[in-house]
Amino acid sequence: MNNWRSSGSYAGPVPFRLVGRESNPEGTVLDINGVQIGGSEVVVMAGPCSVESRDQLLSTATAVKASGARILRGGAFKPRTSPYSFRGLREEGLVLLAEAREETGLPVVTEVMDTRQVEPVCEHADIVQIGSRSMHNYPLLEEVGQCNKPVLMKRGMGATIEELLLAAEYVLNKGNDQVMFCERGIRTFENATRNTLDLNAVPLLKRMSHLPVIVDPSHGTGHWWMVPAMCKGAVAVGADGLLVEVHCSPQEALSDGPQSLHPARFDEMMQELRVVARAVGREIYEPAVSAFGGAQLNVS
Ligand SMILES: [Mn+2]
Repeated sequence: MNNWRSSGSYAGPVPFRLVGRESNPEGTVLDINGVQIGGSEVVVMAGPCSVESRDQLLSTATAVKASGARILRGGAFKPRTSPYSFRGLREEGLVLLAEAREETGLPVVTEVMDTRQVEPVCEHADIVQIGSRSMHNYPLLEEVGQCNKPVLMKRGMGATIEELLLAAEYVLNKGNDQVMFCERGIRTFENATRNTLDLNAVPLLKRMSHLPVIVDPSHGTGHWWMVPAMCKGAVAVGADGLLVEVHCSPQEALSDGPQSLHPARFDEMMQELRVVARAVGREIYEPAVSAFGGAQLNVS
């Protein structure tokens, strides 16, 4: 498998010594406080793009949990294209995420952008996210390679599969073997969508590596109304998990509102996804009591 393609910079196969499928042919299953990623369950991670306030985070966390999400997402440190956009609550956001975990029992995933943030992020989060813009930040990759938290490695928006695999290799090479990949769309000539969600990456990564693969259709499409369809596609092609942006009032979101699902639509999507998951021999967690309060669906 390692010789599927040779690197342009030197002759011979690119070594994926630690992330290559050969080093763990059965596949790696990560355990996040009892939630297994890489097994038969398709794990749904959901929550707001940015942590904006205690109320915003807790109301979203409660809603996504009631619909079957297993992990809460939320950005505290936000990489933004413009320095004048909302850049996150930073340390305060981390504290709110930890509070939301206490309140709901959901493990939390949040992004680390800087080596100086690795310690506080590891202290508060259950999964440390390397964002798309940071996938090539090798000192940061080595720093998270030395922490003992699972890592969600997002594919760079212009990164090849080989570069993504090698970014994970950096983390494993430093001793942290709890890594999962995340396909979040790549930049192409197409501009009707925010990115082009490369679902090819799922079977390709599953074949080449033993690490779990997550798909993020929110950033992959940029449109909330495309998210359910692409989530279904992701489950059908073998994703081990989904990362979905949800906001209680998307129109007022400080970041990524246009791609955020209202909780009622998220709940509807989860029900549809369970059917797809069953069809491909997987399952999606369903809370014992359908706790979702039946909110109105006439939202946009
Ligand atoms: Mn976002």
